[in-house]
Amino acid sequence: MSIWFTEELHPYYRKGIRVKRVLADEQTQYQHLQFVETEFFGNVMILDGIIQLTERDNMGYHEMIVHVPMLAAAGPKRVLIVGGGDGGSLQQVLRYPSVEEAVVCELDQRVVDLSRQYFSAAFGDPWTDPRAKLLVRDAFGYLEENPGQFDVIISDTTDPIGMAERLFSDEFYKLMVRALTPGGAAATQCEQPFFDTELIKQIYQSAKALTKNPAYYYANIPTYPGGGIGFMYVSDTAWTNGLTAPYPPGENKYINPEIHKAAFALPEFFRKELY
Ligand code: SPD
Repeated sequence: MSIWFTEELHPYYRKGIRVKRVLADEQTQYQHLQFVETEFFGNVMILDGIIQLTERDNMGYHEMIVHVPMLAAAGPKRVLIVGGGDGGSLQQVLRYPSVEEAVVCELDQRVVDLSRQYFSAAFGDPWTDPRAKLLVRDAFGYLEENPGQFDVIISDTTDPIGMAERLFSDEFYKLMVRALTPGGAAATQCEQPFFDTELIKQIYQSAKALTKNPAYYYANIPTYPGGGIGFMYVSDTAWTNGLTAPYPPGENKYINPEIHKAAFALPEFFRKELY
């Protein structure tokens, strides 16, 4: 028997993965949370019907959203992860010996609890690191209370639907940039050039009004719509600063110096739209 999970984030596009068995299926206070074991992608987390990460291809997402700003910011000490309750970004942040504190502001405790159970093979248990601090709360208020506090901020969010829509607003970008230390860098989950062109353009305009060197970059992740996802780099410090910085201890599975540089090269139709 074969069970297919089909995702329809956009009404004009579907993709499917073959599921071996359902590991967890619950309605939390905030969302429909599912974990499934799949034939090819290992364990997968699905929120409100949308694939968030898989054991097999999450490295493109987590390594790129984390290392691009971390390397550019040079020796970051305090890091904030907005969302990121699955622990994948946290695991990458904690590879840096310079990091003294990594705060994760995640709304849904169940995402953390079940990810610890089903992604332990992929991420170990980064929450036991004494530098990791979990805050189960909305990030907006926390950003408001913490101006100038973080060398790096990573906005590791779901898609802009429901409560998460605010995390793609001009208001959020203002608060995020305000929470950075001088020269600090942020990277945000910033969707798909084909499907979300207008949203990305709006966000780029916000980032450009707030910082000197914003830029959009992209990673290949087969289980996301269109086979990949982009990120907005937001900083006064140029992303190219990170190109010569040493990688932290531990193994990279996706990023290398060539990928790091090439990720900022955009297809012509999109480069024209954006820049
Ligand atoms: N369309 C799916 C976008 C998912 C982005 N969030 C991923 C969370 C991984 N930590």
